[in-house]
Amino acid sequence: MSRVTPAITAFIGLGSNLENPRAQVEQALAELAQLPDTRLTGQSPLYQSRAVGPGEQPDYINAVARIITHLEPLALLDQLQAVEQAHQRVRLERWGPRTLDLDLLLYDGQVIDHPRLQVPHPYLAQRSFVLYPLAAIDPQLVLPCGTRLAALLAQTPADGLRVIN
Ligand code: ROI
Repeated sequence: MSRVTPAITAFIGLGSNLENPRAQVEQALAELAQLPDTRLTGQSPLYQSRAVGPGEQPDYINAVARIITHLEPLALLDQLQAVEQAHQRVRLERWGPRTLDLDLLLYDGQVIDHPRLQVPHPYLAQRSFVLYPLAAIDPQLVLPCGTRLAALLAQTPADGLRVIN
């Protein structure tokens, strides 16, 4: 008998700041809803955010999606990377502008440390453009380390983040 991964709740961060970022993120949300063995069960509003990182680059559009999936973490990562590729992802440099970034933020309550994948996402706790959209979906969320999302939010200024829809 084949073993089936039980239904897992996961959160995906979406970001774009090139080539009509709003359309990139909206399209990517629709594509997440089409992933195999996966249901899209929540999405935050879209946010406009100032770019984090060195140098001048355009503002980002960010959002977070919640899914229920039967995919294992690396299989889910493969699917996310395929969606990025389908958006002809341009990523000129580390920390630089990109057409579409999909980050696996949280996978159930699991901590994953793999050469291809770290969960929770290593910068999750510091980024307003992740924390605020996460809270819009699940304000009660508790991270695998036991930290409450609300506690992180309380110490993270919105820093120009604003809802655009
Ligand atoms: N800055 C913002 N505001 N939003 C992002 O999604 C984002 N993604 C990145 C870096 C370059 C760190 N900056 C970002 O990868």
